[in-house]
Amino acid sequence: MGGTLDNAVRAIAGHFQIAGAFVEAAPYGSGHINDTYCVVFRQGSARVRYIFQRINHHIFKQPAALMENIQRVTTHLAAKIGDEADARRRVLTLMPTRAGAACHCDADGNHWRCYLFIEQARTFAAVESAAQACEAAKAFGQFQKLLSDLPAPRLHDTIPDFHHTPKRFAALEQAIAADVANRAAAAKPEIEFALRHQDICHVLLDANLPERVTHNDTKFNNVMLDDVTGEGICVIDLDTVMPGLALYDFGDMVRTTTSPAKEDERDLSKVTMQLPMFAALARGYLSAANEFLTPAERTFLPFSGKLITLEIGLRFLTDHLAGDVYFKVHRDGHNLDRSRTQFKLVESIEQQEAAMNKLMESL
Ligand code: ADP
Ligand code: GN1
Ligand code: MG
Repeated sequence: MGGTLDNAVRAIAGHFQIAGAFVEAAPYGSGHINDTYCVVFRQGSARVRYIFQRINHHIFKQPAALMENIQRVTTHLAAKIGDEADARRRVLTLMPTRAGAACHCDADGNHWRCYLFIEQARTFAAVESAAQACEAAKAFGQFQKLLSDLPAPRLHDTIPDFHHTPKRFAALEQAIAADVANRAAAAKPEIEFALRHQDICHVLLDANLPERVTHNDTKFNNVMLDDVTGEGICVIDLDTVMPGLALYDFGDMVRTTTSPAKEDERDLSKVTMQLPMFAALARGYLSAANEFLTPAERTFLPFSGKLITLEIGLRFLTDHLAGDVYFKVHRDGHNLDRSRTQFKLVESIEQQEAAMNKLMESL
């Protein structure tokens, strides 16, 4: 098994401009979409690690356009970061293929890319402290700030209507009606919860907010924290960087850092929005974003956490009803469990929304 994988990834790795000899490859990380491998090369006496990723082209239908976005974004960020200490750890660095391209397309039509491995840093499935929440938010805020002057043209939409919450709601309604996996009856409480929340889905899209270059997948495990300092050293997972609303980025930070529970926690008593975490998160984000956010954007910061948590819950529930065709699942009912944690967190935010708004006034 390991041998087969090694040989497959070794063949791919041979297409990239990497010095030294291939040693081994292993599946890496816990993303829901792409296939990620850690690949070791021997360079002199050193073992040097790289990240290889096979892009999920069922989800990202135009991998070349996606890679063009990533190239433009990482080049812009690298130029801004300049020769700051640790510059090569502060932004993803694409390794070019031998043909000089940003990715390699194999005989089966799969697109592969390779990044330098960010060493002495790691990602976390769940937040462990307010300091971590603050650092992650600072890093994502800084990311938005550094990209605010990305030269034209507009980035490609790698997934159209990615954060169009009303369309996500409509997709759920269709999945309920079709009920292809015959799961709707057993998911009645979750479906009812979702349907009760239709009225908030359109709020951000109707608020006339500015379009910005945003990350669109700012979950806590998409930022690497430095092992020694705890600093949010590198924002990763750039597939969805495209034009969007800053608030969906902030909202996804609220979703993934204010509750101590993992995204698929089954013990719902552990799922709760912790106000001190929200305060740390807002402080960290505003330390970078305060200078460009409009007053309207500021007003919606607490609401954005509720909205995107609902949106991701709708998506997990939709995928459960559709028979688990989008997100990777690792057990029966996994997407249903994930939707339950999202809806529990929505409830917890609802109960504390007034306090969250009050807190924002004091920042
Ligand atoms: P997915 O889109 O599937 O979530 P990610 O790009 O987030 O894929 O990568 C999955 C995991 O691989 C990350 O959570 C992180 O732990 C690790 N990872 C990704 N890129 C790097 C990198 N350049 N250096 C070190 N680890 C990385
Ligand atoms: C997916 O790629 P990953 O695992 O970081 C998804 C996000 C969801 C997230 C939920 C392209 O992110 O939108 O918020 O799962 N990415 C895509 O964990 O759909
Ligand atoms: Mg990821």
